[in-house]
Amino acid sequence: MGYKVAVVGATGNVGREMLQILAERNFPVSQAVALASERSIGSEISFGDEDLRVQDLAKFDFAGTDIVLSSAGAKISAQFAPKAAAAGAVVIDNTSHFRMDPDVPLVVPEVNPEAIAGYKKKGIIANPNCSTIQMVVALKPLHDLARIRRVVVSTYQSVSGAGKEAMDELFTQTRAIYVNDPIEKRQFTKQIAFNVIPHIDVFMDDGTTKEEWKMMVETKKILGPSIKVTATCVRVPVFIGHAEAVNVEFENPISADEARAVLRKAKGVSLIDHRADEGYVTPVESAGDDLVFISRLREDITVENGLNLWVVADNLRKGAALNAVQIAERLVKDHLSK
Ligand code: 11C
Repeated sequence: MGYKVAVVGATGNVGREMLQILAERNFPVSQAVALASERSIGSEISFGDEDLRVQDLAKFDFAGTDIVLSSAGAKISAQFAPKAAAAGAVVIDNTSHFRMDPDVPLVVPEVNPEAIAGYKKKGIIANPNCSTIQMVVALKPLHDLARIRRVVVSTYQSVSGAGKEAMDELFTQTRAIYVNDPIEKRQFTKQIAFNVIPHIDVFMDDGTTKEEWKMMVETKKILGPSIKVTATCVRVPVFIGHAEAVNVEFENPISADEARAVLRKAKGVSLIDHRADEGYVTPVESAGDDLVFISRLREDITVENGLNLWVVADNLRKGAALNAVQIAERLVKDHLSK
């Protein structure tokens, strides 16, 4: 017994991870389908021991499909997700398109699993942005303990968040610098090799970028509207793994020791904080891992009830594909029965 699961955007960074994680975690799949745009039709993608032939999303009939995991871009989700839901599938969508829709739950299973029940309204569940997911996993236990008032976050985001071509661009530019070839810019607006770029997604009218806006509004939707978030999102020349320097101000007193105690018990979190050489986690070590790593936890004495922390996770796994599969696992356990 199992579920017919379709992965949309199966050839992309996140789609491939979705298939791999479904297989790794023995998700009860009776049939897996790989869907993508016309140009990928016929290519093959691994799913456990099987090779799936990629099918055309535009022509696929979703009748009989139980669950759709989707990561193919916001415009594509806008078109096909309602059709798939109308055909009876539950769509777990990794794009930004439905996240702020009040009738679509925005879910991180360690944080707000109860919200999954809201899928009944539209048949769609949204997966948050990668930089939001790892931050709220770290913040939730602290919020429960001392109520967060305000968060100031700076991100250090890997190029894989921008797709496979962006990873190629970091590689090609790095090589070009060594061999003295011209630097070509395609995916990024400035040179990314040996540089950092304070610009992810488009600019908003108030001067923030959409990535920064997403961190603000998504955190409020998941943890509660009273939390204030201000973000600066920066692309760094790292292939996989996003890092975040997070400053948190609480309503109630909280010591670093109290924070450590709750984080040690928190689901999905690994506290690695030795205050010594190598006693913290960097993106390179997070790649391929499922946990959100917290290091450099310390009190911020410049505000009342303040803490600083460093939060690192694999943006393709916990920041995207793994979170979507974990939502599917909870959906199956609590709401769908076969
Ligand atoms: C990045 N966070 O690192 C983005 C990728 O809204 O799902 C994911 C964008 C999104 O570029």
